[in-house]
Amino acid sequence: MSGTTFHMTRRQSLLAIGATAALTACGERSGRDLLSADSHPDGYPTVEAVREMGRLLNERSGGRLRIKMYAGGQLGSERDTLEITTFGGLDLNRVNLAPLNSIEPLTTVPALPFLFSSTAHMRAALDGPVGDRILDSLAPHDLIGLCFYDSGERSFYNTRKPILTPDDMLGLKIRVPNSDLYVAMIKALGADATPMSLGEVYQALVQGVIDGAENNWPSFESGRHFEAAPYYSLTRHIIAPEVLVMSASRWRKLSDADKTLVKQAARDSVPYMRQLWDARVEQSRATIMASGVEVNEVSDLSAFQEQMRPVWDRFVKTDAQKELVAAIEKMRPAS
Ligand code: GTR
Repeated sequence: MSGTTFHMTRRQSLLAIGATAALTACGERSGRDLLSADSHPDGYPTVEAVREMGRLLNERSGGRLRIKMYAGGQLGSERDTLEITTFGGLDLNRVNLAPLNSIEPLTTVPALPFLFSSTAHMRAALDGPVGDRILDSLAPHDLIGLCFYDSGERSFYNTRKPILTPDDMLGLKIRVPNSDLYVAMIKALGADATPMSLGEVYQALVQGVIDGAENNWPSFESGRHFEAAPYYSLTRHIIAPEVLVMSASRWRKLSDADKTLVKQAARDSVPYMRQLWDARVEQSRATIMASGVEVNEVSDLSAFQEQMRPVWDRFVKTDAQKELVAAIEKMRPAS
């Protein structure tokens, strides 16, 4: 997918036409604003963090660089908006690492089950050279990795029963993001994996197309999934981050000084996002608890860990991936 030899597939052309139509309808495509997409709605920490980045950019560039946000998945699923961003139809896109897993193998590392022992461990690892290496690995795919944001701990929720041991997962239909790694993790627990986009999950739960899914407190709450799935079992199996990417074609058009401004504003939005995130986790937890959802701790997480461990061998293949895993494990705080 290099910039000069790139040709759009039919699917990509359709996506581009759709995005351009949506943006033209909003009267935006002609402006110089950086257009940004997010699958989460207004008020969600990722959306507000990118807005904060826009505020900083506007201030620091004297109004030359601004961000126009399209929140709530209005420009499509993360897989689609990511594709649109790679060919320059969108300038910025905040996504989870999951849809990047099939594009760049290094992005699978932070999504390995039970790799990070806490959010603090993840923040420490991704704030340094490990994080930079993963962000830089996106450049050959026409994406510029700007920064990571928190995404908390992912746990299972479902419509049927509390999950206490891996056996409770047997035969359940569990939605996952579009990532082979996630599919393999669910299969390793003896459940059926159904990849679908986040926007489809609520209906699928209500209609019984799936029995459950897995996500952090804010996503479980924000998409109202907790109203359809009354069991939330704290397996905390993944602590993978969100990432903010920029289209390489738009990046190349920026002056060196503006590139620095963009990168710095993204980085400066991270502490703000973390504050919002920590507050939102508590708020979402309170909403979910008050709604009567049965939330359970899982006393033996090592059983889940053991059963999901073969996934590491299947997805950690290259020396570069192995080096990253080793560097992250070395930073694990003593328990
Ligand atoms: C959320 C994440 C989204 C999306 C979603 C999902 O936690 O913020 O970007 O990846 O999970 O499960 O699809």
